Amino acid sequence: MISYGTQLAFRLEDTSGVAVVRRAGSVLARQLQFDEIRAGQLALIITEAATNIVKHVGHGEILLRVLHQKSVTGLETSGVEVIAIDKGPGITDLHLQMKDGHSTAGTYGIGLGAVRRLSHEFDIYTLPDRGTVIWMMIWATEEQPVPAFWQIGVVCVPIEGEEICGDNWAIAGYQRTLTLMVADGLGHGPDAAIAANAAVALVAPLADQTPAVIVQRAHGALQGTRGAAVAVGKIDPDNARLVFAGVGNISVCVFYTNNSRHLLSHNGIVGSNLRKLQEFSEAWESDALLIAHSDGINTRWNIDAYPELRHCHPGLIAAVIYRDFSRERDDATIVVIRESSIFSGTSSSAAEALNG
Ligand SMILES: [Mn+2]
Repeated sequence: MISYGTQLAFRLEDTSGVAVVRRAGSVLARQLQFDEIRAGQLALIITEAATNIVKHVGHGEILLRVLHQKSVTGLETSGVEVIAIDKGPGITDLHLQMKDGHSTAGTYGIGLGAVRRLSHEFDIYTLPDRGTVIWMMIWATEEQPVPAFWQIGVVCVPIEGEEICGDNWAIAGYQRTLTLMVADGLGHGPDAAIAANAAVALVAPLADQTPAVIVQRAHGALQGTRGAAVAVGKIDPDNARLVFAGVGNISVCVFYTNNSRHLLSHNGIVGSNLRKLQEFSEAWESDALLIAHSDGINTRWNIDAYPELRHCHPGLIAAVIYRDFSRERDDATIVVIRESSIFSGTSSSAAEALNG
């Protein structure tokens, strides 16, 4: 299991933006060899989500990300994750909106129920006057990917106006143990990306090493670059342990059922100034939630201010915090990880609400 990569971010201001993001989706569908039907479904999902934002809210954002995963027959399957983000009035009649065939009066959209049906995976978080985030996953083939032990949510996008993100992240796994890195290259733009990319490139080859060793190796690999803030966490669910090492300004928090822990990074710049490197060990519980983010996200968020959000798909958690707490003047990355509910036995209350 290896996951990494920045997203394509589309800021929507008017209907012309809908066509732009739909075209980008078509390009991805071609690259990933979606068949015609699946490509059409992806286009419908994107169009509906983007049109809803423009029509009912006025502006918002669509994020697209490519995923590769092993399918149940061992073949690699590819998919596109679509996240639709707005700060609009929220959907107050979600049950009604989710009914198949229901579409908002006066529009010719296919409706949220159809979007949900066309997506292989779907989750939604909406609050009155605070907006809506929809997380959707569509795979290239009918063949579903193997259920993953970990659920991962990510937003990793450049500062507005930049094409290249100076933050990056990577996750590599060996069996059930997961290693995560979030790296923020100094400043932003291509030179920042060189530093961040050099750091995250180490995660897969060094996945069997400890977090301190990985940060130390990153320090060597980043010599001659601008340098980066780097945080590495390794979660071993079988031994109920999380080991962590960080240098620079990456914020990492673990939420347990009744409390939470902020994980400490030391000051410094990986690649130029590594004064102190220290590993910390924390408990990991099967229902724990880890949230790591670069300083492009303000640290003032409080997950408990969002009822039920922590039980939603991590993609929604990442997108809601990004929407409400990203700083305008920096690249932003947030990664949210927890064990898949299929394995931990807890069910998504959002799914229950939708089905109920
Ligand atoms: Mn930054």
